[in-house]
Amino acid sequence: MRRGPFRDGVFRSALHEPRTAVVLGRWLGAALVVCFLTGLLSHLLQDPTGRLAGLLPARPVNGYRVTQGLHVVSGIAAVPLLGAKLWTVYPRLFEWPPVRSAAHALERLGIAVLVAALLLELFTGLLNTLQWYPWPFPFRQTHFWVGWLATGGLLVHLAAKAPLIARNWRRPRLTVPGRRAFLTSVAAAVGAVTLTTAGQSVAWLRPLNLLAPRRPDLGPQGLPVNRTAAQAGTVEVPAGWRLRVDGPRPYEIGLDELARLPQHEAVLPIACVEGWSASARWGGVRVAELMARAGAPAGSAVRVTSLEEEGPYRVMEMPAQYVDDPLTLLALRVDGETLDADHGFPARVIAPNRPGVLQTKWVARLEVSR
Ligand SMILES: Nc1nc2c(c(=O)[nH]1)N[C@H]1C(S)=C(S)[C@@H](COP(=O)(O)O)O[C@H]1N2
Ligand SMILES: [Mo]
Repeated sequence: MRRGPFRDGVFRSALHEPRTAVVLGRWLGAALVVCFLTGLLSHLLQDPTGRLAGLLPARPVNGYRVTQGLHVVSGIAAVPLLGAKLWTVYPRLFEWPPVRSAAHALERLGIAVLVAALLLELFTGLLNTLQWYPWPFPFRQTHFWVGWLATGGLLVHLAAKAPLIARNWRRPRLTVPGRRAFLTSVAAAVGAVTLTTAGQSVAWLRPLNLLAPRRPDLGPQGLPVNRTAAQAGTVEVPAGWRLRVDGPRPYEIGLDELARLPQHEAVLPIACVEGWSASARWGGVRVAELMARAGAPAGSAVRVTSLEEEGPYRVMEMPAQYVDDPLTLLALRVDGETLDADHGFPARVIAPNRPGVLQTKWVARLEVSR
């Protein structure tokens, strides 16, 4: 019966032991907690019609940039940590007898769910940073629910292992040879993958940005583009484009007239959910002012529609706290230049503390929605 890896003594490394697993578990746990909380926030922000969306503040302006940067950084750091942790404990996969009791069977099942959920979560997240979606299911919902599955699995796992964790929490007097070197290499691997990818959102790490899929300073007008005008089919902006603003007193307004309204500037980032972010100086008209001209009362939410004919970001809901914020603009310029077609010419929305997906380009219409 007991063949191959099921035999006694096949795993000879001294590092397949609980203290190493506990140390790695702490690091991995910290990365996962940061990743889960920042992910939860991102999910809430991307559902502006949800019940909690109205409670999220429009400040600090760089809030989402920081939390989503942390989400991607902690997720990437979790990859080598999970690898090292699984290597440390994988001999347990072949433990004998495979099942000792009902409780033991349940615990092993829980670990199977936990490991599968974590692998799927990190895999889908990593491919998302590459803007690659080679699966038929919707990314955001799947990533969200698998995140909960992993969290549940982790809590069960921590409860089941609590006595073992407690016994190995403190550094033992006698150390296992090689443990320090192993943990140091894992820490070095985490540092390397983090430092070579964080430059996609952290400006001073840009020179080290070797592995990230994005350089946040490359693209028209020094900003990256996720969906170009050609991809969105909005290259041909209708001649005589006029913005439609719907409210109690609806009106239409052309580019010349928009340029004659009071102009404002705001330094705000595009913080893409995929992990890159970049700041720019935007210029244009306050959304609050455009809505007030249509007779919208303060505190109104606004629906923004793009010229794009289809696409998941064609229609965007903007809760009142962003509409009323003086930094929220219908931008006509970036860094003093007319918007490039890829950045949303003739007009795009830019608001503080929101995910990039909600910074709608090629705006056709604003309307009071609530
Ligand atoms: N209409 C429309 N607006 C859009 C998108 C889109 O696909 N269609 N993409 C969004 C995403 S995912 C991001 S990150 C930002 C990118 O803005 P940029 O191309 O100006 O850098 O625009 C957002 N606005
Ligand atoms: Mo994005």
